[in-house]
Amino acid sequence: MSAITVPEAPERSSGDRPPLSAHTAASLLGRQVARPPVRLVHLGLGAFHRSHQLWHTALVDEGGEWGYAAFTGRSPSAARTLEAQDGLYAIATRGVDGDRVDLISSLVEAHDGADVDRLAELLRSPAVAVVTLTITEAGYRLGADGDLDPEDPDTAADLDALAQTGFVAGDAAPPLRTALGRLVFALAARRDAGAGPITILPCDNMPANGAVVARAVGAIAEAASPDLARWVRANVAFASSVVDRITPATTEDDIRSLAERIGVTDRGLVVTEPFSEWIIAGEFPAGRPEWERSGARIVADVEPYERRKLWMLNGAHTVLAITARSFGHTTVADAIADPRVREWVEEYWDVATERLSAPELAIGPYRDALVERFSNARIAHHLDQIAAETTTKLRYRIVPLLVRARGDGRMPNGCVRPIAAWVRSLRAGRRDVDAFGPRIDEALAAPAPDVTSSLLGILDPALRKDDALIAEVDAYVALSIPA
Ligand code: CS2
Repeated sequence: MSAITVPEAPERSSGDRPPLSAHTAASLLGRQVARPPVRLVHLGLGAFHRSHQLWHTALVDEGGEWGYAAFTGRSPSAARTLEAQDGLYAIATRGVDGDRVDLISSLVEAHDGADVDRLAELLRSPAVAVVTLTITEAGYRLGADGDLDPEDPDTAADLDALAQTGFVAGDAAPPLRTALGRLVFALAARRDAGAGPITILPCDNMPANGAVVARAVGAIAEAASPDLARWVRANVAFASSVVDRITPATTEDDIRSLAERIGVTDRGLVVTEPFSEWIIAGEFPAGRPEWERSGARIVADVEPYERRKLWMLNGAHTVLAITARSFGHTTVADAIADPRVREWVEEYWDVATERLSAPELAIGPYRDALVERFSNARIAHHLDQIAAETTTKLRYRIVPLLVRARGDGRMPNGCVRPIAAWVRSLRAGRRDVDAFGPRIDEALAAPAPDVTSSLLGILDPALRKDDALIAEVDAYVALSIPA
C-alpha cells in the first residue's frame, strides 16, 4: 500500500518534542514499500494534484507499480519542498469532526516545470503511460472560441521556439514557457524514441477538456512540424475527466498542528475534504492504474458530469467569490452561512438545475451535498483564492447558463446577479489575479455607457449586443446592495 495511515501519537505533545525538519521527516517516515517506477507524469504539481491524482493512485497501487513524476507550473517551490522530502507528504483529510492523516508515497520525482529535458527523457520511456494535467483553466492559453490563442505572448514565443527546433535526438530543449509547448516538445522526444502510444488526461475544470487539449496540442504540434502533428494524431489518446475535491492552500497553522500531532514538520502537507470524485472517459493504450478501485468512475462520456460539476459546484464558488466578499466574508463556509448570500446561490442553482435533469445526475442529493461540503467550517477555503481568474471561470461556469437562457428569451436573476456584481466590483476598482486584466482595463476605459457591454463582450461576444441584458446588469449595478 502506498497510502499509509499515520497513527495518532498522543504521548508526543508539542512541549515534549520539537517538530522535526522536512529532511528528517523523509527519513523518519521513510518509504514503507519500494519506490514505484515512474509510469505516470503530471504537469501542475500543486496542492490539488497531491490531494487527488496522487491520492487516488496511492490507494490502488498496492504492488508499487505506478510512480508519478510531477512538474510544477509557474514556481518551482513545491518541487523543491517535495524533493527535499523524497516525494513523501501527508494528506490531512478534514471532516466536520476530525482529521485523518495518510502518508502518500506515489510521488517519486518532483521537478521544476522549466526542466523540459527531464520531461522529454521521461516521455521517451515506453513504461510512461499517462500524462495528467492540472495547469488551471487559464494555463491552457485558449481564446474565447476554446482554441489555442496564438495572440498569447507566451504561446507565440513557444510556437517560434518549437518551429526553430530541429528535434534532433540529444539536443537540449529550447526555453519553453507554456505547459502545452513543453508537452509537445516531450511528445516529439517520445516519437523519436519509438516509445509508442500514450494518453494525455487533463484534470482541469474545463468543458470537454480532452477534446480542447487535443486541439491545442495538435495546433502546437502542427506549427512545430506537420510530421509531428501526424504522429500525435496516430499515437496520443486524449482522455477527458471531471475532478472534484475541495483543497484550499495549506497554511502554516496546518503544518504546525500536524507537527504537534505526529512530531514531523511536513512542508508538503495538503489539507482536503473527505469527498473526492474522478470521472474519466477515454482510451489508455499504454495502460493505467486501476483508479476505479479508489472510487474513480470510468464512463463513456463525461459531459453530463462535467456540466453538473462546473455549473453547480464551481459556478456556486464563483457566485460566492464575487458576491460575498463585500459583506466581509473571507471563506466559503462563512459566506454560505449568510442567508442573503445563500439565497443568491440557491437562485443560481435553480437556473443550473433546470438544465441538469438526467436522472443519473441525482441533482437533488448532489445539491444538498454541496451545501454540506461548503458548510464544513474546518476547511478554510478562501474566497480570494477562488476569485483568481474570475473571467475565465465565469466563461466556463456561469456564462453558458446565461447564454442558453437568453437564447430562450429568459433573463435568469440567478446568473445576472453575479455577473452584475462582477461588473460592479471591476468598476469600483477591485482587482484579482486575472489573465484578462489588460482587456478588462480596456473595457473600463470605454465611454461610460459602453463599459458594461464591453465587459460582457469579454465573457462572450454574443452578450456584447444584448441590450436587454446590458440594461438589467446596469440596473443591478446601480442598486445600493454591496457587490
Ligand atoms: C474552485 C475549485 O478555485 C476555484 O475556482 O471552484 O478549485 C474547486 O474548489 C475545485 O474544483 C473542487 O473540486
